Amino acid sequence: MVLPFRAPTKAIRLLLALAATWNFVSACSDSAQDIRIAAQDYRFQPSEIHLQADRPIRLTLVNEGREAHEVSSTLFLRPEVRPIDDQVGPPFTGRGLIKINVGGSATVTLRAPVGTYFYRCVIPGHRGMEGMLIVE
Ligand SMILES: [Cu+2]
Repeated sequence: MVLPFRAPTKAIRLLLALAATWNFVSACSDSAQDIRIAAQDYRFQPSEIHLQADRPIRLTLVNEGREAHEVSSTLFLRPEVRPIDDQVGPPFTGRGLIKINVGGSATVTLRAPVGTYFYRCVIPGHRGMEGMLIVE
């Protein structure tokens, strides 16, 4: 006996499309991009970082210098930015600034739309401590 071939119904095609889309979305957005920026006296290392817009970013700022640094960026003003680690006091002032004391670090998670985001140290005399995150 030969079974007749039957084309998939609309419902099955829709389910297959949803499954494929879900796999794509979860593969893109599950894993955070781990970024480490070292604050040195007086520069950031690295000073230019490329990121993907469709994945969360876990950004860790580590103070490797002998002075405290206070990092400012419009990126830190975004409402979804969350501090997840503050080893040396509360680093996240809520004004788009992250303070990192000597020997300290601060980690935040965030998502960023496509764009170029500058960051810099706002402490007087630390002019030139700057960098950019390029989200593509
Ligand atoms: Cu500084």
